Amino acid sequence: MSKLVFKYFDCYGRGGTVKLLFKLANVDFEDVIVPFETWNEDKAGLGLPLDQLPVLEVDGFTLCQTKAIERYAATKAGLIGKCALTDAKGEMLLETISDVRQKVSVGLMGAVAAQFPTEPNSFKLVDNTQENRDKRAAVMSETYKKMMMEKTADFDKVLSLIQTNENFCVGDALTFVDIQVVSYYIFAKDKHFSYDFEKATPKLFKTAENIINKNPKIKEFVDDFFASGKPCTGLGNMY
Ligand SMILES: N[C@@H](CCC(=O)N[C@@H](CS)C(=O)NCC(=O)O)C(=O)O
Repeated sequence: MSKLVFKYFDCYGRGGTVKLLFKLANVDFEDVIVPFETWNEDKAGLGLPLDQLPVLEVDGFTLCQTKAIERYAATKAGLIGKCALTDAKGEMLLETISDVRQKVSVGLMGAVAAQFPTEPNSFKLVDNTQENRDKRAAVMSETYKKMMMEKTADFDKVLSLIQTNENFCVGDALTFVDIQVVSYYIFAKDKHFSYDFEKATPKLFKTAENIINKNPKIKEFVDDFFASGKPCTGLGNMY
């Protein structure tokens, strides 16, 4: 098998979970960082099935779609596929988080649409100066904090249904959902997308801290990411 090649932007975004899973699986991969600045010129030469990132090249085949890549990496790490019921319980929490993210994302777009016009079918600003990008990012950030505090209560509700051990979301060993929760924890401290995670859902917050603090490899990954100062998204840089 040839060395895996992972391509993504220089932020946590949709690539962070995959990188953490590969670290846990001891999988060596080539980490190709695509600069935000030259994305429009570079993308045609990157061999992307849908003109989007991330992608993972596996033995000459290019996987796209984050969920597909994450599940591939989670399988390599032995964190899914052992027990159908455990996986399904984990999915309950992941889908609940995904529902809220979708609603919040629609709300965020609505909050900035009138004030910050974009190019057709794009998130790119018509006035794409750094000053205007920063202004939109600030409005989004405030709206995000407010919406997350109002809409995330279901996370603890679902966690109460599936959790039996405070060190894991489900069961008595690390699973894929725990890794997603670690990524969620990282996002909740982002410059643009931070909010009071602990106050909004104390049970999930405590679980995330337990997962991180009781697994040295995960702790190292999280500490390294925070120390890098990288953002979670391209908001303000790329967009
Ligand atoms: N459904 C895709 C969406 C991928 C996606 O939206 N990627 C963004 C970065 S997070 C991208 O490539 N944006 C650049 C562009 O669309 O020009 C997935 O989950 O992988």
